[in-house]
Amino acid sequence: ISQIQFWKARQKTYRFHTLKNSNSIFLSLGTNVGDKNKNLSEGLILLKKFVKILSVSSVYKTEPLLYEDQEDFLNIVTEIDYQETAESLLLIIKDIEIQMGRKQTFRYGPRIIDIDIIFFKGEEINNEDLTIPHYDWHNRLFVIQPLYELLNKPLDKANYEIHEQKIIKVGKIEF
Ligand code: PH2
Ligand code: MG
Ligand code: MG
Repeated sequence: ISQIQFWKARQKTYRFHTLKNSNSIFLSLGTNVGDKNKNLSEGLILLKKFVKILSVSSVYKTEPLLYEDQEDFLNIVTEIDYQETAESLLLIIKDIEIQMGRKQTFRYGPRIIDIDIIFFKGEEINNEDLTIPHYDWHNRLFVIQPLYELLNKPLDKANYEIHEQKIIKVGKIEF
């Protein structure tokens, strides 16, 4: 990770944050069904066939956000290297999610694995399939906290409008 700067601008009523001057790609992985540790490992193993994993955050146990009547999640953030487009990365991710048995349920519902592109080389993409940066990353502690761990930066929560959420570091993961 080189020089990172947060750029903020008002978009409608919420703040839109992105990483500028950064060539980094960050993914968020989440799971709250079945053997969650195994799901994260499997997600990384499958990703590794297509991308280079540069670093992986600690594993965080997190309260469910947005739809609360479900099991706690395990979340991580990983920085990867990938030379093709964000669109082709999305296809790989969707394939992995299906391969791991993810079922379409409902928005924000339980899932074996969810892999979201948070940042992609400072690009801003907004189409039917893809919104980059992730539209809501800056409100979600389960993304921000592991991200800041990888950025090696102190997290000043006052910079964000973060949903109330319990989150605890529970371990490390092999990759
Ligand atoms: N993902 C969601 C909705 N809520 N809550 C937690 N704690 N972790 C998640 O990964 C998560 C969530 C939709 O993508
Ligand atoms: Mg998601
Ligand atoms: Mg997703």
